[in-house]
Amino acid sequence: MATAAHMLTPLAQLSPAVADWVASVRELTQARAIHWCDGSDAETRELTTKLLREGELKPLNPEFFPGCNLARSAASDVARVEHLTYICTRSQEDAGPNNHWMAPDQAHAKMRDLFRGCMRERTLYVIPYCMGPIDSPLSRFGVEITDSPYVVLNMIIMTRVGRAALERIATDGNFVRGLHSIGELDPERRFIMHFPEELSIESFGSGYGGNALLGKKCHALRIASYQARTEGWLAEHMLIVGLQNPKGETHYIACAFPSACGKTNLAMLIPPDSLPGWKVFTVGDDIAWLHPGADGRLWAINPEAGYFGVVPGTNPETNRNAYDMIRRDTLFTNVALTADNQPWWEGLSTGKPVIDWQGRPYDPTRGPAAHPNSRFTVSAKRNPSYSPRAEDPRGVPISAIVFGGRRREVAPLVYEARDWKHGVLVGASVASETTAAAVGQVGVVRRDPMAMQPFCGYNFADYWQHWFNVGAKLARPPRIYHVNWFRRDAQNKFLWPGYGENLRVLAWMLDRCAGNAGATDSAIGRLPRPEDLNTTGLDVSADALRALLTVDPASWRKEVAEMRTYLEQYGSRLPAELVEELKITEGRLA
Ligand code: OXD
Ligand code: MN
Repeated sequence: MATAAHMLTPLAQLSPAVADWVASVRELTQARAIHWCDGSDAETRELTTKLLREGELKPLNPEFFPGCNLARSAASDVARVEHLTYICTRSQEDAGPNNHWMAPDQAHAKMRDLFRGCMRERTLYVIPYCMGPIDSPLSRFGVEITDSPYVVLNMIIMTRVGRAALERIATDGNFVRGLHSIGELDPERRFIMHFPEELSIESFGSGYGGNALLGKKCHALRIASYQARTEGWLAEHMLIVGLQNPKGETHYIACAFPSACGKTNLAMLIPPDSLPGWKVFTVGDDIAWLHPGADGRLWAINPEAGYFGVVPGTNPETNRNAYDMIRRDTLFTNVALTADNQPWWEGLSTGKPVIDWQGRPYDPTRGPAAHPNSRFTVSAKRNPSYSPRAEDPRGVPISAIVFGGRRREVAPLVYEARDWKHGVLVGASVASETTAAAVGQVGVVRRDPMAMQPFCGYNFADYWQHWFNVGAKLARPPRIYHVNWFRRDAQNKFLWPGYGENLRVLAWMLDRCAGNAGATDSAIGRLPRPEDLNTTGLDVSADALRALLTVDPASWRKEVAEMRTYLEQYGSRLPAELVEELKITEGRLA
């Protein structure tokens, strides 16, 4: 007797628009075979077995890391490549000074040359995916075509892959087309092109997460930010976390920090013993889609279904939840190995590396054992602090937005914007030291407005205007804050312990939202006085706390002057409201 499964329309026939596109890509790439992904566990098992057989994956010690495997990338393919990432709008002005730009015709021609015949010996995988809870009106859909089974395995963890997504694409008719090939992994033949006006992405020559898992940065941030502007919402580089206070009330906050600045750690924070009664629930660790709700509040969903997190530094003290979460069913990329085949990374206090991330005997003179941007890919459902609201199709209401950067000096531990408009300036002023998440020098301060410098799919000037427009629609806007967990003293030691202790700062914000906490005004915004923070059991000296909560007018005058120079490159497109806010801050500092 035929079962219901046998009666289902084959995936390849569900959407003629997708099928036509797949056929044209096959013709271009000359792929040997086509595989339509259904996102099932059986598919993950089959692909994993294939990659293990071919030596592309290494199994990890099954006693301590059941279901975990290691992938090693090409040594020159370990991070995002911002210098090879383009926004291809018809007008260069629309991409803005914040993006590399290429004319769409020129970019398509260049990419066609690269893709022509590139899959001759390869299988073409079709990945229909949903970004966001499958039944949410706030979710959006895409199809990635790739020749990398490693990308398929990652996409199955990071997004909702399969029939349900393709059915929605077939009925809605709308999807983002993402074409990807690892090519020859040649850095000289590598481009990540975005065509926001066409809702399409073309990526060639890299297998690294941010360049190759097209649902993530390329779709959920660059294309989605553009789409969000036309539709009246925001696509942001933000974690979303629920904080339950000892009274049992849960409030959600969304925090934008640049790559590798602790979003995953904050999203999974474990309250210190000295703050009893608090609980933390993770909704997302990297991307938030924020929509003005009918109630005048801002509502957020996490478009992703998994975490693609930085491994080094993860240990039971820094992030117990992540440490526990990645002990099973996790795909590691570019970590080192111990003698008994366990993954190893810098910051792990146990075990020692014998094989480095490139598979060579470990030699400390060659640098770290694990690559500083080595990653774990794991389902969000494995997170012990996974929020029961994470799959809520309505999303969660946001009480506070927090911007932050990695700054040795200048930026205090925390300050509060006066209102939404001032908050837009605070977000636009974010600067941070660069990290290993992108190719290039590490530790240099660069401007990274809203932590979106690498991810905004259009001109920042228009983006800030859009932030003002969204704010104007909110009768009950979230309060806006700026934090810096990374202040150092003259001896270069961190002044603030970070990790779980960050909850003290978040608790102050929530108390401010409820009208229950004090603050003192400064030229740049409102700061807690030391007595406004709960410091019970906190191991920070009074001097350090004072330094953390001080605004030095001279360094801020310099900071704001740099900000003005930076903003001026946006010329007449700069929103008048932003210029006005800048003048107010300059006036207060004068
Ligand atoms: C990431 C990044 O991988 O921001 O999330 O680079
Ligand atoms: Mn990120």
